[in-house]
Amino acid sequence: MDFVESKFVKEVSEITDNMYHQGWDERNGGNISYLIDEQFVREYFPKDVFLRDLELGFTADEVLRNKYFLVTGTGKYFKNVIKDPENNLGLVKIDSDGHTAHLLWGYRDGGRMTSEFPAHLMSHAVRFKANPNNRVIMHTHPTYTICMGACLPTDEVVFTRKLWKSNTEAVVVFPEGVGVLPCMVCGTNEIGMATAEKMKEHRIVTWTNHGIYGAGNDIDEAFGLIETVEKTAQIYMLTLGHVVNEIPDEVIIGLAKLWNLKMMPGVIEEK
Ligand code: 2HA
Ligand code: ZN
Repeated sequence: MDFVESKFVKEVSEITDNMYHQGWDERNGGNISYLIDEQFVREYFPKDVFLRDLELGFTADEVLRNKYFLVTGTGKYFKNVIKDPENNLGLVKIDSDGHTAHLLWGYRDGGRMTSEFPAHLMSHAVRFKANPNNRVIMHTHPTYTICMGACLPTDEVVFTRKLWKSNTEAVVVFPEGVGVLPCMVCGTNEIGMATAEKMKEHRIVTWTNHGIYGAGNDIDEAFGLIETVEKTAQIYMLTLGHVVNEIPDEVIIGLAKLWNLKMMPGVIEEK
C-alpha cells in the first residue's frame, strides 16, 4: 500500500480539514507533528531511501534520534492537506546526529517542515520523557483562546482558574492546568525552548496573541485538549462581564476528587 493511503496520512488530513473548518487555521496557520513507530513505517517503506536532507537548525534531543515524524509543511495551508497530502505533508527521519531530517516521503514541490518544528521537536522530547506514548504535538490559532489571552495577564494560574470556573469539563480534561507564554517571536528556537519548558508540567501551552500548543498520545487526544480549552474560552468570552453563576470552588474540588485528579497547585484554595 502507498503511504498516502495509510491511516497516519488519513488522520492528519482529516484533522487539518476539521480544524480549518473550525476557523482556527487561516492561511498557513497551524502545524502538526506525529511520531510514527518504525514498525509502521516499515509497512510502507521496507528500507530507508531518502529523497532529500533537511537541516534542522538545532540539535534534536537524543530520545528523538532515528525516529520518524509525519509533519505539516512550512507555508502550507491546512485547508489543502486533504486534497493533496503528498505536497502538504512530509515523513522525515531524524538523523543519529540530531542535526538533519531525512525526507522519506512528501513535500513534493521542494518544501520542508513547518517553521515551528523546533517547538514541536523540543516539546516531543519533553513529553516523550514524561510519557513515551505521547506521539502528537499540535499547534493552531483558536479564536476565543487568543481573545482570552489578550484580556488576561500572562499568568497561568489566573488563566487556568478562569477556564476551570467557566466549564465543569475544564478541570477534568486538563487538571494540570494550562501553561501560558507571553507574546514572543514565533518560528524560533527560543520560543521552542520556552514551550518545551512549559510542556514539562502541562500538555497545553498558550502563546499569547498567537495560539496554542497541545500534546497527546494520539491525534484525538491532542485535538480533544485543544477543543476543550477553546470551547471553554468561548464560554468565558461570551459571558465576560455578565457572569452570575460561576462554578463554585467546591464543585471544582469535587470533580477532581470524583475523577481522582491531581490539580495544578495554587489555582483553587483547598478548604
Ligand atoms: O505555520 O502557525 O506559528 C504557521 C504558524 C506559525
Ligand atoms: Zn502559529
